[in-house]
Amino acid sequence: MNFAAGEKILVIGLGRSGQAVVEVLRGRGVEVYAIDEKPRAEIAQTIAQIEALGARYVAPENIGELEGLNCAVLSPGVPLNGPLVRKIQTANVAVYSEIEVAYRLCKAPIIAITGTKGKSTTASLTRHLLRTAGKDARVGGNIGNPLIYEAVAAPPESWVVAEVSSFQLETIRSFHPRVSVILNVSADHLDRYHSMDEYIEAKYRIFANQNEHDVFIGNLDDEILALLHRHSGEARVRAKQLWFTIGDDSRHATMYVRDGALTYSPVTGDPRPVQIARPEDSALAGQHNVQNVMAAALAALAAGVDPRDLREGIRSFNPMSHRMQPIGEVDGVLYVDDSKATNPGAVIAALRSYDKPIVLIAGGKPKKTDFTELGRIVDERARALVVIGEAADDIAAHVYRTPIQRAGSMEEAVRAAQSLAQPGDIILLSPACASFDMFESAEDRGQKFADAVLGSPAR
Ligand code: UMA
Ligand code: ADP
Repeated sequence: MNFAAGEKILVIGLGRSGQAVVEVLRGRGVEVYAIDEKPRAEIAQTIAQIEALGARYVAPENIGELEGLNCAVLSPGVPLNGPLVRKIQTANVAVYSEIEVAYRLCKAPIIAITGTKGKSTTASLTRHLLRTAGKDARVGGNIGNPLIYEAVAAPPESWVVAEVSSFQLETIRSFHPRVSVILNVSADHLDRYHSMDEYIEAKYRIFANQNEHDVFIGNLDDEILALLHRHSGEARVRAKQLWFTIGDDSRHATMYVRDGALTYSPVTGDPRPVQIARPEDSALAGQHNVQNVMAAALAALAAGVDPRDLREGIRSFNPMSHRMQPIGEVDGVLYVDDSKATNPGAVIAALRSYDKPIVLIAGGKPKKTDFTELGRIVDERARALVVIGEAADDIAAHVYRTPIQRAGSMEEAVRAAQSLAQPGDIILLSPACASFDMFESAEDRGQKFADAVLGSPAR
């Protein structure tokens, strides 16, 4: 496959990923067909756009009429075991992930970052560290900006930082990042995977094609990844391994915390430890973000950045929107938008990051994750809980001691939280769920929270 003129390719899904694939492949002269399960009327504008590029829309019921396809490119949100993909695979057409196509078209080396949580923060910080150190770097992938755009635009001397999800990794073949990072693995997307093992295996595909010339970076503090470390003698990971920990463990980790500083012990060359920065140098709060900073620092080092050039980049990186983002203080109460906390692990990380009483707003569209641990930490750390959305009852059922109120809209949730909070408290929106039951996206949910707090009209 060259993804070039003379080939006939089907793009499955016409969201951001699919539209980007259509645009890039049409630019390369490929005969492109595109399919999407949404009713035609709902995507009329998108269909017009891709047809203006010379691609042809195929309705799902007409899929059987497509002949002579060289391959299909799958959007991450379309499950492999769904009827559409099954039909295509039955016809013996190979199905590739968008990131596989991006990789094959990319001339620059790739730093691929996955993990249940922290991907966007770490990917953005990695790009920032590379740029601050004077290197050309760009970021794309699950972060929102399709990887394929960055992959085709990057010159060979650039670095492409790819945020990759387990969905995207399911259908890679030769995707081979120079540097791979797994930040953590906690329960998420169990509405798509049959088991945690299946989810973990999808994530581990990130290093499947790496060899001894590459680098793998892993979190020693993560229970599941620690097992990978312990069994690394079995050579599952062929790349050179760099581990990090927030503990003081220079025996097992290349980056660790000693005397209050992130400390790096080079694997080769002069092995003397180098102090990179202090956690308080970073504007990112919480222990989980110390891990994200260490992962990004190791990725930048693997890309050839001098250890002395990292501190400046760590200092100048600001928290991203909707990730534990303070949005204002009203009547002595601090409001924090953590709308991107879409699984229980992220909410637990946020609850552990503050030493003030918290009124938590949580709930949304559930993903078959278990709320037992979340309930325990809420009882330990929260002053009160306001639950919203489809998961409201399930979350509430796991909380035993904390006062709970229910709300039917974000506006109502904020008012309820205000009635429960006292000056000096934090009102934290950190939902543990997807947003699609009540909002367009996690960004929309965060914006509606800010509107309800700051008084702008809710859209
Ligand atoms: N569709 C079908 N059949 C299906 C499912 C979807 O036809 O069974 C169609 C929909 O009708 C829609 C299109 O596919 O028109 C949507 O495709 P998509 O769900 O893959 O969404 P995109 O807009 O292409 O966005 C995708 C990623 N979405 C998912 O993985 C669900 C975006 O990650 C990513 O930013 C974008 O590509 C660019 O790379 C979002 C996400 O939620 C942020 N990711 C998950 C997460 O972070 O937890 C993994
Ligand atoms: P992702 O791209 O993997 O969803 P983000 O960086 O966008 O990760 O952060 C999403 C949410 O997860 C935010 O609420 C953030 O505070 C939380 N988070 C970030 N890093 C971690 C981590 N290492 N462990 C647990 N939660 C995290």
